Order: sequence, then C-alpha cells, then structure tokens
Amino acid sequence: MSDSAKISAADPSTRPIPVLEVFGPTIQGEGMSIGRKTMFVRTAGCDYRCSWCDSKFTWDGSAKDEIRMLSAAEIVEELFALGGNTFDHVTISGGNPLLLPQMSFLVQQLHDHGIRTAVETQGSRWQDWLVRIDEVTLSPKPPSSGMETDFEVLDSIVARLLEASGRRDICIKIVIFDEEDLNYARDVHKRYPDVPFILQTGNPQVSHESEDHVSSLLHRYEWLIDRLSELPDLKDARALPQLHTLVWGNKRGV
Ligand code: MET
Repeated sequence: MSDSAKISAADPSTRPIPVLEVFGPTIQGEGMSIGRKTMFVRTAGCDYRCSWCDSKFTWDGSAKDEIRMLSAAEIVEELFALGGNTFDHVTISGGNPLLLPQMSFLVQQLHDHGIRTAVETQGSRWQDWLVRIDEVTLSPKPPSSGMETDFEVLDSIVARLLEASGRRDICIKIVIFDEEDLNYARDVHKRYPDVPFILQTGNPQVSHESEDHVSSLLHRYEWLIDRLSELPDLKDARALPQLHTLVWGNKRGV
C-alpha cells in the first residue's frame, strides 16, 4: 500500500456512510423547520433504544439487509437523481448521525452544491462537523423513552454550538407523552434558557395505527397546548404536532 493510500484509509472523511433511506423532496414534518421543503438522508445505527422510537429499523436489526454503505459522493448523486433541481435543503437523521465522523464529507459536499443542511440528534455525541450544519435540532429524550440524558455531554454540545463561529439555527425539541416528560422538559429549558424550545406531541402508535390515529394525535396536541398555556416557566416555548404523521401516518419514505 502506498503512503497516500494508507493516509486515506485512516481518513474518516472517506469512510462509507451506512444509509437506510434517501428520500424526498418532501416536507420536514417536525421541529423548527416544520413545513420546509427538504430531502432526507437517514443513517443506520443508534446509541439509544427509545421505547417509542418511530425509526426502530435503524437500530433493531430488522432492516439490516437494507443498509447501504455509500460514499458522500454517491449520496449526493442519489439526492440529485431523486430531487433534480427542486430542492436546496437536506435533513440528516437516523438513528443517530452523530455516531459517524465521516458525515463531514457529505456535509462539505452538500454545502459545495449550495444546499442548506439540517441535523436531528438526541445530543448524546459530538462530531466536529456539527458546527457546519445550518439547522441543528437537539432532541434529548424524556423519561417515557426509557433513556437517560447525560447532561454533561449535552451541556458541552450546547456550549460548543453556541460558542462556534458562523451562523446556524439551533433548537431543543422534546417529545412529550405525559406530565413526567413535561417536568423533564421544563428542567431542560431552565438549563438552556437561550436555546429556542419546542414541545412535540408524542406518537404512541409507531408500528401499527388505528383508524382514529389522526384524531388521537390531535387530542394529544390539544392537551400539550393546554398544558403549555398554563405554565409560567414556558413562556417562550412552541408546541408542535408531527405534521407528517397527520398526513401520512407512520408510512416510511415520505
Ligand atoms: N436520533 C435522532 C434524534 O433523536 C434522529 C432520529 S430519532 C427517530 O433526534
């Protein structure tokens, strides 16, 4: 092996990316860019196992045969094959895309094409490429998920994003199923009062759905609005439904 080949083999930016889905154009169904036209890249693998995860196939082994190891250039090619000249925004989700240092190369290539980038992550891992993302959603998981937040890690991620130079939007988004989740969310907002804050309706039916799925989600959203209205410590928060579940239910690839 030549020296340059050795160097490139050790260079994380050339490592292939485990991809489960590339789809769009569609809309971002949740968070600060809700309604925004975007393409999605969904990576495989997660350090969490949320009880109500709507993308369990990214970590439970059920879609392991669908995982494709793609270079950044191949992902970009696929995005343009699907979206042509109809998009200028790509959302990277998972799984937890922050497990992958080699995403830096994809982020760079997207920016070289004039594409705006967004990332969805629970905020449990850091990668340096995160500061180059235009819209960062940190989504720490409340008690109903069965996960525990490492606040030391989250503190350092928030601090690094706020201190980094350059323009980016960041928000914290917390899925709310019950009062315990709401208490967790209030503590998180108190901890990071300067970060735009979103409460999101929980979706209890992620594998199947009953006929009244939409009305049950809307009832949960109404409850969330009612509770938000009453809380003096959440004056500047937003309450949002997951728009895509209202339109498409739990369908994949939309
Ligand atoms: N793991 C990331 C998050 O928690 C993205 C997808 S969750 C289905 O936001």
